[in-house]
Amino acid sequence: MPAASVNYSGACPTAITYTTSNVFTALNTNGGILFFTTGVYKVVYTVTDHCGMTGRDSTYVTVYDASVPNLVCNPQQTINLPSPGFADIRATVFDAGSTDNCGHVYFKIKRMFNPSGYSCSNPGNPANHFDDLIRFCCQDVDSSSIRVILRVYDAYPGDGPVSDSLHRGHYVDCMIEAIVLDKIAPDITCPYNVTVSCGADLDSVLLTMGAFISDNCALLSIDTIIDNQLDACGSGEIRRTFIATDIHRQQSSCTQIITVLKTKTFNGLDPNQLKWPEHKIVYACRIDSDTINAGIPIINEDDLVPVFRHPKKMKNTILTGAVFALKF
Ligand SMILES: [Ca+2]
Ligand SMILES: [Ca+2]
Repeated sequence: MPAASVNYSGACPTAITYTTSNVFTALNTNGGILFFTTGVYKVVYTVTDHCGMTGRDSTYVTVYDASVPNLVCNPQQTINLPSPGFADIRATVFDAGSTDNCGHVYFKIKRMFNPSGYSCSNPGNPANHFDDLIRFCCQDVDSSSIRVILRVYDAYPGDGPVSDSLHRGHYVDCMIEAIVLDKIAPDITCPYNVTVSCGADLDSVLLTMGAFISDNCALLSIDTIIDNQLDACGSGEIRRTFIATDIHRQQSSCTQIITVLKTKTFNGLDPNQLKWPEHKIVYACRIDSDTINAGIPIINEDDLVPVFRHPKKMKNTILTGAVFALKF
């Protein structure tokens, strides 16, 4: 600031102190270098003489920022959609280090064009004005041309949507290509593993127990693969694998294991499970053994897995004379 001119009168013709000040700076000189930001500021000059008499006057200084911000932005910005299926991205995310000669910079952003065929507007900004944030949706994924405009101000534009003409002369624009991706595979939870007894209604088990599947965007398909590892007795495991695919080809899967138990193990030494026919002695000579009914083993299959029978050819053992025993 320039020095103030001072007219002295009275018995004290010279000053002993000067001050020059604004709201930011106070100098003990007549004029000098003061700090200003943009705006209108009062500068006060004070002079005091040897007699302690003080004179004061002031002037107003208007500081105007005539230089738009130095804008730095990336040509592309990738956005990964989170689990809600949309993303509200703040305008500052698209900045790459913009500055201004007068200090602060402020950011707003909007789509260059409204989406065609679907809506993806910021809450409270359906008209696609410059705003503090911009919304991207599942429909934006894989789109080849989503262009947004980042506007950088050197004057505070306030919160929320603003008109395109706000602070004209105090902003500069940058066009950025937004690449929106869905990298979240479907969320899938298999039905819990179960153990059932042999003979249970497996169709009912498979039908009533389903997987819980969701996706941040939308599902394309749900496939089920059933790997039947039951043995010949009907026991073992059934491994049921669910495979979910979303509309952007992300996949996830899980496997449910259904264990089928043998109800009871066959024990051939248990007379309750296996009863051999009584020994039979035939007193005859040259009798045809095929005509002898010696009985058959009786197997109690209640609560048992199926028991496989392996009949052996009848074996004749001649004991003495006309006496022989029949064995299986
Ligand atoms: Ca500026
Ligand atoms: Ca997804």
